[in-house]
Amino acid sequence: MVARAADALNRSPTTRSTIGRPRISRPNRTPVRASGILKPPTDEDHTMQLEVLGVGGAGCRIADAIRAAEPTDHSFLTDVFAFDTDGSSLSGTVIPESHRFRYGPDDIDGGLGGDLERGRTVGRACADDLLERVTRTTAAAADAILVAVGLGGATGGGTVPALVAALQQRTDTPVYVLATLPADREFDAAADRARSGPRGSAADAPRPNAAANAVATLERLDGVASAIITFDNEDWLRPGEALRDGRDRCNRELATRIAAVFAGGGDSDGAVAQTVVDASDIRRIVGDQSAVVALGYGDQTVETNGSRFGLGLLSAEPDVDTSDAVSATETVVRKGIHGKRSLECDPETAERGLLIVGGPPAWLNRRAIAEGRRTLESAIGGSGILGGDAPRLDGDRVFAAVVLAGVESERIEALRAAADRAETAD
Ligand SMILES: Nc1nc2c(ncn2[C@@H]2O[C@H](COP(=O)(O)OP(=O)(O)OP(=O)(O)O)[C@@H](O)[C@H]2O)c(=O)[nH]1
Ligand SMILES: [Mg+2]
Repeated sequence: MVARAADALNRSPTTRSTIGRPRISRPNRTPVRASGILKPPTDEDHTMQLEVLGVGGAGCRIADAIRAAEPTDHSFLTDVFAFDTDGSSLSGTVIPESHRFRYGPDDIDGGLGGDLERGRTVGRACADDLLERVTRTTAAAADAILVAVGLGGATGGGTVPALVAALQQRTDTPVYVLATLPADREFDAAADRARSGPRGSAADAPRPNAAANAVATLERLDGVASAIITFDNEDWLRPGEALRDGRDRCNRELATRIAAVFAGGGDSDGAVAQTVVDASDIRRIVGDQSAVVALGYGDQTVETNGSRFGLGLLSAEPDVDTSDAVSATETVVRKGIHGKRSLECDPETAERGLLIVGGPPAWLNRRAIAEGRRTLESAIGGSGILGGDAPRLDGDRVFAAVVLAGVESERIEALRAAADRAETAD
């Protein structure tokens, strides 16, 4: 028996579209509470399918990391593309050549070195061409498009607003932007312990424009991106660590969170979620008004009997003590709501929230998950909450993924202040 996270609604069926397909009307996006109504699975209960476009150095590496994080028993990606003006950075990704494109004039083959004005000119000139390549190469329909970019540079920051605007014109599929925020050490010499620290030789080239570029790009994305999922490098790099040294770890952390949210509900090789979170639920929570979104995550390794029970041998499912299952869920939900987020913010400022609890089916305790949803509901200021579960037959951990949408963050204000200071100093 399956409950849909948004069963209480007279909702439109999940719409799947792909770039180039005819426009379809957007469903009503009023957020709703999850209901406990049970309903048998229907054709609509499919795993969400996400198309990922990485743009610029960070965007392409993050797209790579998301591909690597796709659970083997739970595919959720259609096509993953990498676009960069920098050919050598592009060839550092493992995205297949058919999905990798260098673009822009030949004289900028090494990237744009943070010159955002030039990046915007190149981006505007190339957006339609990139879109054309996506349309031509895309193999399968997607429920949402995720455009990954590092705010602070010129290639990604210059291209993504134009590319997202072009995508929004072409399709009714929501276009989410996944954006990293720059770390202070990139643009603030006083904060640049990375260069005086023990790994001085591996320090990055400074990006004096990073804060100003990030703020300018965020402003251009406002009203264009369906939602902006944020990841703050400042919080995730270790003290004294150069971006180059820490970026792969950061990208793995980010990709784990993206996979936990977007590979969420649906069935996993035969195991069906009790409450499915699908593409339209995510859409209801993050909205279509460029809300700033922060992701929370918690996990805990649990005992499994080591064998998969997808062979029809359901009796091989290990016995899990109810109190152990409840306690694992409580722990991961607490970490997901109150632990370190992709962007530091007060959950109280969130307008809407989503909780997905996943793991080996024997560890998913329905009552504890419902309790987790109530905990999230009381933690956020707004009132739109959805929740669901995500069985993972191959998994050895219980996890909670938390989406906080419409948050306010002091970090974005701090970047704005740094950008203003840099402008005054010029
Ligand atoms: N999390 C993460 N952030 C990164 C990574 N690489 C770069 N960044 C961040 O992204 C910002 C932009 O860097 P890039 O993506 O390299 O810039 P670009 O879009 O290629 O633009 P140009 O090189 O200036 O043409 C930087 O200021 C960093 O804050 C990465 O691999 N992971
Ligand atoms: Mg670059």
